[in-house]
Amino acid sequence: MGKPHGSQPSGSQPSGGKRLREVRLRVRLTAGLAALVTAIGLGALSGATPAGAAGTTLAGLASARGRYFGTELTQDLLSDSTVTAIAGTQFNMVTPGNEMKWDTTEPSNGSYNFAPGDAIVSFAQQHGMEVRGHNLVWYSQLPSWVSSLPTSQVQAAMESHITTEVSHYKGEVYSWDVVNEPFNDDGSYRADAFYNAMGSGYIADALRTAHAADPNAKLYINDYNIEGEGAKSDALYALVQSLISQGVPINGVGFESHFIVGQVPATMQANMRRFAALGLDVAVTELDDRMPLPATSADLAQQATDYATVVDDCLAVSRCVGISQWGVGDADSWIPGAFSGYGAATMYDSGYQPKPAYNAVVAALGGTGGGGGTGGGGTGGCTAAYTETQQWSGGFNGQVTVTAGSSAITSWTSTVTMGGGQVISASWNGNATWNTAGNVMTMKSSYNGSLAAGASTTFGFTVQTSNGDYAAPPVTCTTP
Ligand code: G2I
Repeated sequence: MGKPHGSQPSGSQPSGGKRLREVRLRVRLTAGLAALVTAIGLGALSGATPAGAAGTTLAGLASARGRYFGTELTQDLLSDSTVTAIAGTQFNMVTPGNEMKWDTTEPSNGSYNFAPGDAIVSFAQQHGMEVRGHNLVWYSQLPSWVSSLPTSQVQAAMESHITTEVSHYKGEVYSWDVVNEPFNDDGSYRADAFYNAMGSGYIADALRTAHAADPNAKLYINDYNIEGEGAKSDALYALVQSLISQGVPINGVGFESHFIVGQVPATMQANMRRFAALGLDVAVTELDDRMPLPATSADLAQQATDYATVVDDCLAVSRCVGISQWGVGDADSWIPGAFSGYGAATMYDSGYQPKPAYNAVVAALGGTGGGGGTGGGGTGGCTAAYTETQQWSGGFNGQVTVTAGSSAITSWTSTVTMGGGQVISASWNGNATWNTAGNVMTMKSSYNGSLAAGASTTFGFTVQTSNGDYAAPPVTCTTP
């Protein structure tokens, strides 16, 4: 009876929102009864925090908010057990740092090498993680044979590169950064080998070619300095608007988000929202936040604020599917090598201990902090994950997937904590009670309490929002 996640990561939005189920509207508790229920013990729920600290991971907490939390990983780190222990438990999405780029996968014309990328995919699969394919068409890490081709041969080379690589990884990657960093900072097109040969039309051609090779992969354009509103982000917005109007297959925009402490753009949320309003997914794809070395406690505190801001921005935009950090920790970050005198840009320090930014992200995701524990999210014998299934002006439907842990369960209790301007007006597939304000719901299993180990069921609910807050709620699951 349970609806498993299938091959999509928990952060993805359901395609049609059409998973209709028996809907049983429930009458809200009267104020008096609600007060009584509150008095006998539900009061603690209004400040409820999910997932005991010991079982908290970024992936588990993000998943409870309908998002993924990813990391970049390179092949050399796969033999470092400190790195793999963190990567494999804290994160549920992997982006290969270099292993799927053109200079690795097709170093000479027509001769392919997928071994490094395969190693990353295999690590991901062994650890229940999904993969962001990165990347297919980029001016950098492009072998010189491509840039030296006569312009008349670039299109064919690009198409066969895309077709061969996407076909190789068909069904194994969640998304592709099909075109990477196509713009200059002033919003003009970067005059790289592809643009020089084909004009801006290379972008549509690349997307169509990738879609033909793997129709199920989500296709992205990824860039930096587009996180806030500005000339570059406006240029990308105009491009994707035009691609959509031409029916070009594009599913998302990646906001790299290589920040400097204290400089997360104030317009990031609004900017993500305008792209999402075009019907696209948005994702934070390469998050880091650098500071001058040696790091000061003031900068580390600012970094914690910055990371939490990015998480808050993503949670506030329903089409923001997830956040990936670029690197697992400061020790493997690209920053010191690229920006002399700068570093400390990730959530883990040079000894892979969690930094204030880690705890700030845990708190922003609705967890309780406590510093880098491992293991699945949730307490007791079940976990809960949230997905929005439908949205309209003034409201939305949410769905929670309850999954049993490593042993069978016979009943479960899940909490859903909406914001102050949100009221849960209906629910289905469980026995619900609400707090007085109507924004915190406790859902107990009904006919769907018995779940085999690892099996799932879902319940749903409708939220009315009075202040334009469509943010995803933290959800929890416990067994008696
Ligand atoms: O530059 C940071 C990122 C910006 N967005 C696109 C990403 O793909 C990019 O990643 C970085 C990698 O993290 C680095 O590891 O891309 C760099 C190259 O543009 C990568 O650095 C290169 C070094 O520059 C080379 O010297 C080295 O041979 O990594 C290569 C492979 O280790």
